[in-house]
Amino acid sequence: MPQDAPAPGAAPTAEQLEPVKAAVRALLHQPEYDDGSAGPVLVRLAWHSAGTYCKETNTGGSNGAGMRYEKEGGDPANAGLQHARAFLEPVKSQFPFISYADLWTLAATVAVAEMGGPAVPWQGGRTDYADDAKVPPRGRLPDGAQGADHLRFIFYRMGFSDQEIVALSGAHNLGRCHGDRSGFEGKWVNNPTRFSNQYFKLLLKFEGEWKKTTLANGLQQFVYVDEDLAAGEEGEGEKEEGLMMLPTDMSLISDPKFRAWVEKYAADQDLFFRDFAAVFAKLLELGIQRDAQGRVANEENVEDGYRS
Ligand code: CCH
Repeated sequence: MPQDAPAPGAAPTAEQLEPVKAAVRALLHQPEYDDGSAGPVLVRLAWHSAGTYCKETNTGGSNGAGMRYEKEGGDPANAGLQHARAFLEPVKSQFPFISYADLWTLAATVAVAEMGGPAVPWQGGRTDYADDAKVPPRGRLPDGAQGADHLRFIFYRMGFSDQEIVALSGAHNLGRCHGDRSGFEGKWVNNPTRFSNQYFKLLLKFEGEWKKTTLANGLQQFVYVDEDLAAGEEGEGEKEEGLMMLPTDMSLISDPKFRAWVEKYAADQDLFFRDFAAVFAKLLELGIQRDAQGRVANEENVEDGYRS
């Protein structure tokens, strides 16, 4: 078993990471879970670990793996991500040298690539907080029930542009909403374990046909059900469950500045893949300061002031 660990304080080398990535690849196929893959929820884990970043105060971000603590892990916005963390626990046991913060972010890049998406540049060296003192406050992640102003408020705080907001949102090609997690229900695209630009295409294709519905819990979302397909398949196996969009997703086509990018990404998958790779890499690096060797500043090697 390869247990070649990096020198103390150093980021793992590419060679040391290979078996870690292979172990992540090996756990992606989960026939009993959701649509058969751990990939989507791993991508969401990395995003929520990083999406707490605030550029004004230089707090939050993927360094530290604060979601291990109730203060962050128990944020209702993170409901369901315990499944993603549990999927990765055997990999952490097998390769104790990799920090949780590195493993969660690395696993998302492996998942994106395995699901047919682009290679996302990734650098290691994150460390895990020793306690919850530096865990950011709750409430920094977006609320799907809101609109374009809210998206800008949340993502400008992290330092993203309108174009980057739209590119990042393309991750909703993957996975689904769960009633017992966010309260929303359903998937955005028909094949939610294949990374593509389908989400942007469907936003535009069914424009005018997305129907606003109110769920039993009072939340509103938009749904599209292909009536013919649904009727035709009744009685013979699975019924078409329809597709959904969150109010925040719909704001990407009602806001003209966002919409210009939705149209570009719907028309050009290569452009979307390039932009997604760049912006997802940027997300995973938020708040991380590196020296010339790529070493991450942390409590041990930086004087007071870092992340204070
Ligand atoms: Fe998301 N997302 N997301 N999302 N998300 C949900 C699921 C996924 C919002 C709300 C939700 C990003 C941006 C936003 C994924 C990746 C990204 C769910 C359902 C909600 C609600 C959760 C549940 O019930 O399980 C909102 C609002 C925003 C605002 O922009 C960004 C950015 C990314 C990544 C780059 C992925 C993947 C999922 C599927 C998770 C799964 O378990 O299948």
